[in-house]
Amino acid sequence: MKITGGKVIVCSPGRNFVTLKLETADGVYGLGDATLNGREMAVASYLRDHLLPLLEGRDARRIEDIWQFLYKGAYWRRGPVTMAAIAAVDTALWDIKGKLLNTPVYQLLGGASREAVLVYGHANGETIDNAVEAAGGFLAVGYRAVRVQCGVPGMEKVYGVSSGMAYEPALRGPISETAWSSEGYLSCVTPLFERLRRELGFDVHLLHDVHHRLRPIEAARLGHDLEPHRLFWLEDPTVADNPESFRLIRQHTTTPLAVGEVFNSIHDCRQLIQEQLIDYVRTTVVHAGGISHLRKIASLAELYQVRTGSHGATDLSPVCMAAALHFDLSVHNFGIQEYMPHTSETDRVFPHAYRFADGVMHPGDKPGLGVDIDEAVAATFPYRPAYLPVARLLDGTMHDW
Ligand code: KDG
Ligand code: MG
Repeated sequence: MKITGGKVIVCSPGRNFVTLKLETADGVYGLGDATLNGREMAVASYLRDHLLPLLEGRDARRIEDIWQFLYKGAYWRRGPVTMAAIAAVDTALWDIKGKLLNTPVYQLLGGASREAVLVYGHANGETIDNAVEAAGGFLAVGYRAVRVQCGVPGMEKVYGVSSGMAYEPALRGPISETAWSSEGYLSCVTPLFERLRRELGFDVHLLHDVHHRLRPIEAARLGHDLEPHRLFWLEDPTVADNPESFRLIRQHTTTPLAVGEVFNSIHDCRQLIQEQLIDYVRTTVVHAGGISHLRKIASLAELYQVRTGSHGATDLSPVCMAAALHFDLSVHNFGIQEYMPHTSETDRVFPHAYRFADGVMHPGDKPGLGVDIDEAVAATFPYRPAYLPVARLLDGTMHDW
């Protein structure tokens, strides 16, 4: 079962996606997501120029060996570009193996540990009223868990808040520089969750994402103030470059913490997990080395009662979503999966078997990942450079994501 080659398909059905299609001598192919929002072409080149030539002629069934070969063999370890490229290869190999053995990938990962996967949706609004109404809309269509964000009076734009559904902006054209005030933001979050609990009650899981924007002591205060509203999690309360920051937050609050969407290896989260400084690890298939590496992170986390809560915004393609759902269904210490539906254009490029109903998802039972790419449709959406916005404090100082 030799790998004969492959291609890297870059398309932009509303936003950019990088997809690896790995081909074998028997005609079986596998797909892997390699999208790194705002830095897409770096991963495309890593795959095309460096990994594909190394893969030709290798046995596609040796998933772990190929992972180690690409990771150890590079000499230069880790980093988002390297790990997204390795992830794409790993994901495609699991897809191939499932197709070869005529079984869905979750069966290869130990089988289902649950009937379906709990997901959370994204509600947002420019005002608290709008955000509460949007959250109610998610409950009305079956969601049991909702992440809620709202605008800040006096701030023109707040990341994660827009009137439309597909809000996570990677904007085309000149990079957008937005103004940020932590004081303004902090004055809105607790009132938002007070209102949400008053109107929606305690039967729904509520989540919130700080997008790494607070200092540790500010995050500690926010976590403390939110305690009566029993959040499912408070996400990325501060940057995680320094894991000790989380010890400070932990000393002040019992609000559960979720971290890790920007992590690319087990070493980024090892200390946070082993010292039980977080409750959910948000590493994803595409950004953390594929299904194989994510399983190792989950196994480490299981020892410390930390659960998984993988990133699933729309800049992760349906190939990643499918892989995530196979992982989520099988792994014992699964917590929740983020889910933002893709646009209809994206769904046309990537026909898939996974489905949503009543607040939960299932990857389906097709052999492999159960997701495909229609290359002809993909070709009608050529790549267009786009970047995430950046944030500056009111005095112009560049601020953390
Ligand atoms: O590319 C960045 C987005 O995926 C990220 O900002 C979304 O924070 C995010 C989330 O939790 O979905
Ligand atoms: Mg986030």
